Amino acid sequence: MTDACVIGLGYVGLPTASLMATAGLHVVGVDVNAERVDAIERDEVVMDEAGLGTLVSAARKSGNLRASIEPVEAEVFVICVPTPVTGDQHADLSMVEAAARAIAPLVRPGNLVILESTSPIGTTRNVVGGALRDAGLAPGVDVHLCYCPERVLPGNTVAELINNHRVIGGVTERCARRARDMYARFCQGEITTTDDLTAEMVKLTENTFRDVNIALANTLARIAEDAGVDVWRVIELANRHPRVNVHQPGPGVGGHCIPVDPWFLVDGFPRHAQLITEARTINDTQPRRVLDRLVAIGAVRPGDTIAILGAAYKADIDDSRSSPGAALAAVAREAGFDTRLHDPRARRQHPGDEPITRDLTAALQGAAAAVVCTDHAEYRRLTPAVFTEHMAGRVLFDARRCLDPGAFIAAGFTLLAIGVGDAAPVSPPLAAADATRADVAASNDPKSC
Ligand code: SAJ
Repeated sequence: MTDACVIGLGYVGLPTASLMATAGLHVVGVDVNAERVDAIERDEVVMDEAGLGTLVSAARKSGNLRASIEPVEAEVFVICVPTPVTGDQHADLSMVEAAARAIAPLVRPGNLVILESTSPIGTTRNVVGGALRDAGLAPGVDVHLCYCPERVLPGNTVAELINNHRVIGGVTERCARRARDMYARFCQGEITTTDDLTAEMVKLTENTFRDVNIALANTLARIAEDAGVDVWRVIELANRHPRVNVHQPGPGVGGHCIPVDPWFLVDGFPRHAQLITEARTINDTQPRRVLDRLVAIGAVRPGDTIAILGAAYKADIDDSRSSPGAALAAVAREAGFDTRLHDPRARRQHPGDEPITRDLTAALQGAAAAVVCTDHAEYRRLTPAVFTEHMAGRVLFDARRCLDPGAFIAAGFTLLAIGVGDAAPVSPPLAAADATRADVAASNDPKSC
C-alpha cells in the first residue's frame, strides 16, 4: 500500500513528496506533465532550489519515491497544484477541482486528504470536500480532510519546509490531529492545529500583509521622489524603531504568490477589500513608473533600446513568473522602445513570455539606458566597465539599489533609483556612505546624461 500520493510535483509538491519519502513513507508523486514525471524518474531536477537535487536523489535512492501521471490508492493524499487568478482577478480553482476529482474514486474510509495549494476561504470543504462527497464519502466523518499551507521562500524551500511553523486546519479537530501526526514525520517546526477556514485565511493574510506593506513602501517612495528625499535612508532609519518594519520599494511585485493571493480575499469579500485592491494597483504600476521616469528626464525616446537586467522576480532564483523585469519590458515595448531582457538564471516559463538573453553584452549593446530589476548576486558584482563599453547612453536605473552608486557616478552615469527624486542625492546605505553627497547630487543633473 502506498503511504502517500502527492498531486502536483512543482516548487512545493516535489520537495514535499521527497521529504515524506526520506522520512520513510512510500510515496507516489503525480503530475499531469509527463515530461516532469519522466525527468524525476531519470533522477533529474530542473528547479534551481538549494538542496532540492540532493533531497530528490536521496528520496529516489531510498526506493520510497516514484513519479507517475496517474494517482494511486494511498493512506494520505496531498494536493499541491497551482491556483492562479484569471485575467479579471478571480480565483482559478480548476486544477484543485481536477486533482480532487482524480483522487476521489481512490480515497477509502479512514484516508487523509490534504489541500496545500493557496486557496480562497472555503475551498477545502467546498471544492475538495465536494468531490469527496460526490464519490460517496463524508469529509470529517469517514475521511479526514485538512488544509495545510506551505510558507516556503522560493530559493530556500527545502530548509523552510522542514523548519517553518505549520498551521493545519481540519474540517474536524480529529482530522487536524491526524494530519499533524503525518507532518510531524518530517517537519521539525512547531505545528498548530485549527479549523480549515482559519488556516485558509491565515495563508492569505500572510501574503496580503506583505503585498500591502510593499505597497506602502512604494507609496513612500513616490512621496520621497517629489519631496527630494532618499526613501531608502528614510526606511532604514524608520526601521530602527523597535516596532516598525517598513518593507522595501521595488520595480514591482512578482512571483506566483504575493501578486496573486490578495485577489482571493478581494474576490471573496469585495465589500471590505478596498485597501487590498489599492495595494495591488500600486504595486502593479511600478514597472510603468520606472519607464515614465526615464522618459521624463529625457534619458530615452521611442525607438531607443532599454536594457533590462533581471527577469527573475527576485534575487538569486530562476523563477520569472510575474516578474517586474518582464512587465517593464512589455510596457516599454508597447511604448515603442526596443527592449532586451537579460537574466543569468531565469528561464522563460511559456512561449508567449518575454524572451530572456543570457548574454549581458548583447543586452547592453547600444542601449540608451539600463535598468536593474533583480538584485542577483551576479549583478551586484558588476562594475561600470561592461556598461560603458557597450551602452550608447549613460543612464542607469538601479531599481534594487544593488550597485555601487559611487563607481557609476564616477564613470559619468546619471543614476536613478526608486524613491530618490531627481533632485535628491542617491545616497548609499547608511553602513557604506562612501560616495560624497555633493558628487552624487551633481550626477543627477539631467544635463549630464
Ligand atoms: N518585494 C518587494 N519588497 C519587499 C519584499 C518583496 O518589492 O520588501 C518583491 C520581491 O522583489 C518579489 C515579490 O515582492 O518580486 C515577492 O517576493 P517575496 O519574497 O515577498 O515573496 P515570495 O513569493 O518569494 O514568497 C512569499 C513568502 N510569503 C511571505 O513572506 C509572507 C513565502 O513565505 C510564501 O511561502 C510564498 O510567498 C508563497 O508560496 O506563498
